[in-house]
Amino acid sequence: MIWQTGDITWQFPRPTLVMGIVNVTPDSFSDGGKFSSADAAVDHALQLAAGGAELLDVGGESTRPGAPPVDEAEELSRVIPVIKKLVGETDTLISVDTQKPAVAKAAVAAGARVINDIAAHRADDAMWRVAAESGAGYIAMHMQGTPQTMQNAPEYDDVVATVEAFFAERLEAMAAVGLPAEQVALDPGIGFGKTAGHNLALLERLTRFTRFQRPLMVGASRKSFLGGKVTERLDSSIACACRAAADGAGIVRVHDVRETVQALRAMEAVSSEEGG
Ligand code: 7PM
Repeated sequence: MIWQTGDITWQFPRPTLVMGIVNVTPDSFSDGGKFSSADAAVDHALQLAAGGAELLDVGGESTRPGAPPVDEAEELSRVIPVIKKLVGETDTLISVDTQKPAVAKAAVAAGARVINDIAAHRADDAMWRVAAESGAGYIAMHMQGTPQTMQNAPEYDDVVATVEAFFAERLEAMAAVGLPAEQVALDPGIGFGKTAGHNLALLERLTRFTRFQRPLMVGASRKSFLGGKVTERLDSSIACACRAAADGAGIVRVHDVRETVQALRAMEAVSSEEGG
């Protein structure tokens, strides 16, 4: 299977692609606003790349449950300078975490090669046209509701079947507007309109989604379903990344890149040994 992201073609299966999280939000929930300025975000991103990140996910809108939306001008002024600086300083692939077509378009023009769209449920196809026209990779994530309301007693008859049907329907709709499946990766959206039980069910049944023959991405890093304090979720985050990778996730989205890469490479070394 291939994943086309601009001029770069990824071949899967391959060692798990680790996406490092680069928050450029002053209220980012786990970095305490430490990396709110462009230069600090760039420094942080370069450290993640040195730690083994092959994708850097630059986001300027907090998707914390209940967080207020950020307007377009503010989001542009947060992410575009960071992407421009990064493009000049690293060859590492850059993705933009945004729900806004205008932000995605400007990010791609600045050198981002992947659009990470947490609002892949929207009726509006403007975002898909940006991906189709630019050839950028596109991550379609499942979310029930909006970040403002999603953790308000989320409910499903069968969360795994719901996400599976969502992927099938979105892939068809994307193809219909001219966005080829080769550009698309699928993400069940851990924590986005899901209880802890829903998140665990999705992780348990992740292999169900391999039937789409698209790279699967999982973002479980530091999320509250892991339990305990946010500062004490490193080990559980790594466990989830490894479990997801073993079950077919080709991409994991994490805060703690160096530690996660080390764990994944150890696991992958086992499965690449010849038997006997
Ligand atoms: C609160 C809750 C704050 C969740 C921040 C988050 C994902 C994502 C995020 C994911 C994709 C975080 C998340 N999570 N994009 N953006 N998949 N595709 O932990 O799971 O950074 S924001």
